[in-house]
Formats: sequence, C-alpha cells, structure tokens
Amino acid sequence: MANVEGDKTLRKIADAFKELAAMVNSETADVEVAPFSRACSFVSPLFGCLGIAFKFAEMDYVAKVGDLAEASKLITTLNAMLDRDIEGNCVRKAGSHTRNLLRVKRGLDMVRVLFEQILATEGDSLKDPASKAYAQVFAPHHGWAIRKAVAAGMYALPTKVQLMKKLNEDEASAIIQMQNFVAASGPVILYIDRLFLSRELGIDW
Ligand code: 1PW
Repeated sequence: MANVEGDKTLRKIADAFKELAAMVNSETADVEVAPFSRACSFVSPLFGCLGIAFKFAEMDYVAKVGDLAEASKLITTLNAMLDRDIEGNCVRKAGSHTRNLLRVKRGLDMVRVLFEQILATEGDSLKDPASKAYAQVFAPHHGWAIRKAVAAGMYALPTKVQLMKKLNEDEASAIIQMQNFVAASGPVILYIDRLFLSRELGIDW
C-alpha cells in the first residue's frame, strides 16, 4: 500500500518539529495551538504505515489532533488552552483539549522512542523497537485488553524495509530524518510536560 501523503512524510515531520523546537527554545516560548496541531498532523500517516493493527491508534490520534486543530480556531496558545480548561474545571474530562493534548504528546513520545530504537537496533524487524516504545510510553496507561491487542498487533508490523518503502525513503535519508525528529521532538515534549507540571496537573493520568 503506497503512502497516499506522497514521498515526504518523514521530512515533513522532521521539519515541522524543528520549527516547533525553535519556538520552544526561544526565550519567549509561548507555543501556539495552530502550528502545534499542524506539526502533529504530519505524524498521522506514519501510524497508518505501521499496519492494520494500529488503525485504532491512528484513529484515536487523528481524532485528538483534529480536536486541537478545532481549538486553535478559538484559542491562540497552548498555555491559554490549559488555563481555559482549568477555569472550566474540565482538565481531566474525556474529550477535553487538555486531556487530548496529553494523549497526543504520548503519541509523539512513542514515535520519538520508536525512532530511537529503530536507529539503535540491528536487523529488519520493528517488533522490538515498537514493543519497547509502547512499553515505555503507553503501556503504563492502558488496561489489560488494550495491552493485549497492541501485543498482538506487534506481529502484524511491517518490516523496516517495508516501512521505508511505504514512506518512499531510502535508508540513508530515513536515518537522517529520524535523527532530526528525535532531536527536535525532545524539547517539544518537555515543553508540554512543563505546561502540565507548572500547573500541578500531573502527567500520569
Ligand atoms: C509503533 C508501534 C505502534 C504502537 C502503537 C501503540 C499505540 C497504541 C495506542 C492505542 C490507542 C487505541 C485505543 C485508545 C485508547 C484510549 O483509551 C486512550 N488513548 C490513548 C492514546 O492512550 C485514552 O483516550 P481518552 O480516554 O482520553 O479518549
């Protein structure tokens, strides 16, 4: 199955997060919802490339990024978005922007760890890299049924070579873009964690 988004998925992801990282690293960091949700939307096709078993992960991620894109029409910054939910007393409510942001952040973190693991792992199988990324980022927050479904899905992952083909990447350029995303997403993820922690909202729910 060809990647309908064309041949620039990894580059688009890496470039968008480099820009976000530059905003985060600037002294006056007040990241806006629109560029954030836009950057996150570039990650969606990647989930789609990980096999039919991750269709649910993709659907959940796409819906939550879509909610943030909607929010960006009314609310300018991520800071303001959290403050509004605090005022509305709905931070942890299902479907709140703040709760969706926390889920989307985990999706980004999982891709970050997945790329780190792919870069560090020999061989063609994605099972170990994906299992480690899931175990580190999502498993602590998922119940037994979802963990079992994800474990089953690990057997339906494409191989590394198949993934490269779907992304229309050769290995050399894919390695560079994955390294770029790992480097750029780190500060962005930390920035989001700090949005929560500075308001004592916690990030483990
Ligand atoms: C790279 C290998 C692929 C591993 C992908 C693993 C991701 C698994 C995510 C599965 C999510 C689908 C099931 C939905 C779970 C929701 O209950 C949960 N969402 C997440 C992202 O954890 C919580 O969403 P909620 O209750 O705030 O709407």
